Amino acid sequence: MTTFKQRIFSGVQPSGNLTLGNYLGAIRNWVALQKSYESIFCVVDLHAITVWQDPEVLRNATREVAAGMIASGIDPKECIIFNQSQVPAHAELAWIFNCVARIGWLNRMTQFKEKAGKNREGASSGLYVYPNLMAADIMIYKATHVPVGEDQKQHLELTRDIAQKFNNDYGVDFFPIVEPLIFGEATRVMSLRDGTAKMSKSDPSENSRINLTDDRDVIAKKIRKAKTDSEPIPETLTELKDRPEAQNLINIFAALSDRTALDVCTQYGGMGFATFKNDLAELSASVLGPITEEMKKLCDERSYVDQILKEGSQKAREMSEPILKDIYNIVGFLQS
Ligand code: AQP
Repeated sequence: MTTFKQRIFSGVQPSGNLTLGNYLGAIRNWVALQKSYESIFCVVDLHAITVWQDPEVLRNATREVAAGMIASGIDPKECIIFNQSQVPAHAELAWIFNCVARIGWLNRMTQFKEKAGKNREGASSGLYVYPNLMAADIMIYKATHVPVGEDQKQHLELTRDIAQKFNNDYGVDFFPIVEPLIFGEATRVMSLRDGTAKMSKSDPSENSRINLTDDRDVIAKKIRKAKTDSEPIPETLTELKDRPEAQNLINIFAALSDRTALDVCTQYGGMGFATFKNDLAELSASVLGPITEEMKKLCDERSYVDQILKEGSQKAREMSEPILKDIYNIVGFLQS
């Protein structure tokens, strides 16, 4: 009997260096899932330009993000890895979804509010309709599951609404209703400088994040400087509740060591942060070091990464084109 593998899709923007947040919230989970699902992983360059990117920097970041995925353990023989702009069906379906999604739905998206900040009028319209493109990224492959960090939960709910409305509007049962896969001890890694803000590639403060390109010394320095409070590490999770910086570091420790946050609290409870930070720096360097090294090697072998992206794009085009054709047919576009 042939077993049917369900399909996952997920992506990362090449809008800067990959961070520990991208790794723990997303990429590491992709590695864990890649054998159980038919897997499609995308460097979402169309999303990246919703905020202006220097073209040469964008090209390099696209290769670097792909290298980071492979160095983290994504197997290009098992999975499709490509960059989004090379598969036109994403943008084509996004247009249809622009016509399905309601403005009221987009107005509720917190990521737009956070990224546009006070200057909403000056934000690109691409940033506003970003979630529609994200829905298209997933639906153009009829993916059933999407492994992401906690911050993308709202966008996935919107993806479900769009799929449902499309199915209802056209009286079809065409798009699956996707399930988010959000798991691990660090589903939302916070800034090292502010435990209430997400660790982000584009945060102006370098010390707010650990990059997958950081070496052992840089990691140790950033962790040493990480904001904490003056209380000792607690022994229970309840006592961590209103201590966002402490909670963040404990969660990172737990995720990197494949333990629970409670386990980490039990080990370090009652101690100050100095020893804990030294151990966390050591742990981070030992987990990330081999990835960084492999990533550097891959970035030096540009043609290898380019070839993987080229082959991945080809496969993604072959998969998406017939689905787009069906969608055009449902919508009523005359196809010659
Ligand atoms: N801090 C985080 N904690 C857990 N997961 C995270 N992800 C991102 N940051 C964290 C997850 O990584 C995947 C790729 O994210 P993205 O690069 O497409 O976009 P983003 O969420 O907007 O990430 P950044 O780093 O904050 O990028 P910029 O600064 O360019 O906006 C997603 O699955 C995301 O959940």
